Amino acid sequence: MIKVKNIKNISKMAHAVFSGGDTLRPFTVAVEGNVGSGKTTFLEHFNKNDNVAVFAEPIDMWRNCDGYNLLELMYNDPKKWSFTFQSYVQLTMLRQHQKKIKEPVKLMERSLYSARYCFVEKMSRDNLMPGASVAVIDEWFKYITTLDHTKVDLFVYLRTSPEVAYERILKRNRSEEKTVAYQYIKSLHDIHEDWLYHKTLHKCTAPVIVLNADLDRSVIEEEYEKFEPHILNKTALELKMA
Ligand code: TTP
Ligand code: MG
Repeated sequence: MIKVKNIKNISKMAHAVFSGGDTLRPFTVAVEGNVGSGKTTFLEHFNKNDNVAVFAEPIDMWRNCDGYNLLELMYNDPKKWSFTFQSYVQLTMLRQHQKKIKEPVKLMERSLYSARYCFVEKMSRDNLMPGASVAVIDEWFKYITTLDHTKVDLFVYLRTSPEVAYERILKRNRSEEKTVAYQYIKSLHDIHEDWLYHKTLHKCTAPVIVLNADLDRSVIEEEYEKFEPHILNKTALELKMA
């Protein structure tokens, strides 16, 4: 089942992107969802399309910042490294948002917004990041989200049950994620839900398409295809080609 919220506004927003204001900004879609929800698989599906520039999450940079594996440091000693890690995530995400492309649609795995609204949120709730550190991240966040090319026009929320996401994480067995517990994934799930589904947490700055990402890989491609016209923003493409 696919659920859409505010879909009527999407074509209006697409028109704004290409016909006024920040004219050269591509229609920007951020793919969000819990760890293990299938964001990378989703991106791979759209990689074949000539009108779309796909940006996978910069996880390799998080694993090697001048030789330091910040992702691993964070999981091994979250109290010590959460702030360092999230500072770097914020920088690398900003770079993804600002990368210039020639295609009219930019599809990103995550965004500045989920880094702040889901992960920093979780670390703050768990007292892994003290208030003063959250305040510094927030000051940067508030400033950089006023910069050009940091806006998102559409969120695609790959909605999973925490059980399915957790099973996938166990199965893929990423070395840094050995210590991830089910309870962590359940709490991150609740935070994603409150942000993108119930819209009770933080600001949701763009329409949200909700996909049932519990579906098996063999079936989910069909689900993606049903939503392709909205995700690829056919209205914007038509305007651009007119
Ligand atoms: P995800 O960004 O959820 O990416 P993924 O590849 O695990 O998701 P999918 O299976 O849907 O493709 O998480 C990547 C890892 O980075 C994960 O261990 C969580 C961690 N992370 C943080 O700790 N803080 C952050 O701000 C982000 C974006 C990720
Ligand atoms: Mg991924």
